Amino acid sequence: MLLANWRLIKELLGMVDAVLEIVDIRDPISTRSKKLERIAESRGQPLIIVLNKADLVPRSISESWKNYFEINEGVPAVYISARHRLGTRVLRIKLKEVVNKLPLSAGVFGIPKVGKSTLINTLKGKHAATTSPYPGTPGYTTRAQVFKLGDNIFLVDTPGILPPEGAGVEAKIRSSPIDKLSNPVAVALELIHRILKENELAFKEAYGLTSKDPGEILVEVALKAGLIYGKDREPNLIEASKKVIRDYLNGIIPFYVKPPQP
Ligand SMILES: Nc1nc2c(ncn2[C@@H]2O[C@H](COP(=O)(O)OP(=O)(O)O)[C@@H](O)[C@H]2O)c(=O)[nH]1
Ligand SMILES: [Mg+2]
Repeated sequence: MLLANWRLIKELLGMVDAVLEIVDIRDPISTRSKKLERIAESRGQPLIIVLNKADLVPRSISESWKNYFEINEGVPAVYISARHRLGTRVLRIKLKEVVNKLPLSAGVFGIPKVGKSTLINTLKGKHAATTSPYPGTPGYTTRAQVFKLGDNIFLVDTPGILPPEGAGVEAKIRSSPIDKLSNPVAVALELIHRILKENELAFKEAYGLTSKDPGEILVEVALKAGLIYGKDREPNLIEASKKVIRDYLNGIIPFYVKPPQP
């Protein structure tokens, strides 16, 4: 299990003007941290929900999630694709809107695998990276790296670990490295079940499989990927399970959740 370090997270919050909470747009509700949001709110610190991986969902779904957060919850939100460098201009504009002073700094927070490193790397590639400390914060760089995002905007990479919330399958697959999962088959079966509920054709689209049964799907994934045990040629369900979980996290299995209807 990942150990949260809320003291470090709070310390990092104290160093920035705004919080960028990165979530996975395929399921923003399961990949947000309400605790982080509550802490930011109690400190009066502006927070933007950054809906990442927008390349994996239709544009209309990105728009409706943004509206869901902005209208239903009153939280500023933008959608981006860190992988494809889309939406970073809108993100900069939104940051200036919510902070209302320049220069400004923002911390990048989020549970594992939502795309924090990808975002930072993308931004590093676009605007020459700088690791100079943000003005007035001595020792800043010992724990947090700072990057420049356009003129007068400093982005802080936060090494603190934000734990996934809840007991759902998203929390399980993000709480430990996939190779360390104690029961990958059970987790994969739960994940497959959940994916099928939103998209019956997900495994057909990803692997050309027609079965609608989670157990059968695992067997077929194993056989198709050549994940078989030695002489008996039995499907290796443990490796197949890890593959499904990894492929899901990498966006290979098409899946997304729609925002709740108001
Ligand atoms: N399709 C897609 N995948 C992404 C995007 N951003 C990150 N990923 C993928 O999501 C996975 C986790 O990303 P990573 O940056 O390591 O997440 P972190 O744990 O929050 O730092 C990796 O496989 C990334 O390639 C994106 O915008 N679109
Ligand atoms: Mg990372």
